[in-house]
Amino acid sequence: MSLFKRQAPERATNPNAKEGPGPDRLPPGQYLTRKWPVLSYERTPSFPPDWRLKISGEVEQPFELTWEEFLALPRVTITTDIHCVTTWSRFDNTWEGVHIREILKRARPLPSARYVMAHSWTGYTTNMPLSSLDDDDVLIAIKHDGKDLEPDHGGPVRLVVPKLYFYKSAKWLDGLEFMAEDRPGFWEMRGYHNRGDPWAEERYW
Ligand SMILES: Nc1nc2c(c(=O)[nH]1)N[C@H]1C(S)=C(S)[C@@H](COP(=O)(O)O)O[C@H]1N2
Ligand SMILES: [Mo]
Repeated sequence: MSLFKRQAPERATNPNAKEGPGPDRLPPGQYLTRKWPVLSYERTPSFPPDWRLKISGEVEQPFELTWEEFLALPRVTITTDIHCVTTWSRFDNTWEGVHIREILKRARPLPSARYVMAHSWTGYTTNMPLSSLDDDDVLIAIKHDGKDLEPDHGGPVRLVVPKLYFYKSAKWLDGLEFMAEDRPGFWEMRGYHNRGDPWAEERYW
């Protein structure tokens, strides 16, 4: 049996996560920073002129979007907190981009789709359950606090999955691959927790 088939224990999600600056808004073991650190394994890449967002795998309708097509999708603005596994958190990040459900409703994941691998054009990958991606606060972001996303922070386009440690938010996003079986991504293969819930302190495994 594959290592990834073990069932997840119950999630320890903070019920007050969205409510103001109380102490219980900060997950265990995290400290608050106002700066926004840059954490990249790769050197900051330039934006490939032939970029496509590639939606593939266990979906009824695989598709690719050019940059112009992607920019033509409806936009949302969402304010969320960031929790990095290296223990910094940053509150109140305002993201603008395309809500994940704009993508999901076009792709229509098959019943067999239970996991997703996010791909960066640098080769970085990160995996998560489809149920973590398919959430109200998940988007593919192009702006942060009103400004175009800086290249160091994944500009021009990154994934944002606020309820998980920030390594699940792939910078320089160019693909979402829907999968029947789980597979570890870049940091997950190197010891970062496969699930990465900050409220359960799932840092390493
Ligand atoms: N492509 C790519 N995405 C990535 C990473 C990376 O190294 N490469 N690092 C992850 C980690 S560990 C964190 S904490 C955040 C950091 O994002 P930031 O540099 O914008 O703060 O990006 C995540 N996404
Ligand atoms: Mo991180």
